[in-house]
Amino acid sequence: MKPTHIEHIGIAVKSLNESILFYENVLGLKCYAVEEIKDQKVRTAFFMVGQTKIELLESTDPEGPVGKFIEKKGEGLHHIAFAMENVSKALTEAESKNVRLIDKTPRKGAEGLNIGFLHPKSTNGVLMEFCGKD
Ligand code: CMX
Repeated sequence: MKPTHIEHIGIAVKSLNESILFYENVLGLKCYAVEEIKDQKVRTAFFMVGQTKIELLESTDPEGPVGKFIEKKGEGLHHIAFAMENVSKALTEAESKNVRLIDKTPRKGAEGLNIGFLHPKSTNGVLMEFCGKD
């Protein structure tokens, strides 16, 4: 397995609307999509920087993963997503190398991509996502 690039960086925020203003007015980026992912209990906003995206994450439920994260750690860097040619294969390979998985098989994430998470306790405290079309 080898990631082709960093697909996106996820940042947990309290308010999507307020945080979008920083990325648009200070960094001069354009929010090109806002999407709710019910399964993950988040609303997301996307910005393109080269071939990498910034994904702002606002929780829609205090018991969801981002709600719990903000409650515990406050706003901040939430996860890094690596683009993989085959997410299912990459997850299986990681597991075979004794990495603890959150998702044993891919599920659907933002923009219709297949996604799967590795547990931060297995990855130096950084939540990692594999994502891709296959
Ligand atoms: N980065 C690093 N560490 C994290 C973390 C994160 N984003 N989220 C939780 N943790 C740590 C906690 O600090 C905690 O560590 P300690 O035990 O040392 O205190 C540990 O993981 C367990 O955290 P918890 O608050 O008890 O929460 P849970 O175990 O219930 O869940 C996790 C943690 C990572 C399994 C869960 O957040 C998860 O399944 N995440 C994947 C899904 C997700 O994050 N979805 C939102 C993004 C969706 C998208 O991009 O489309």
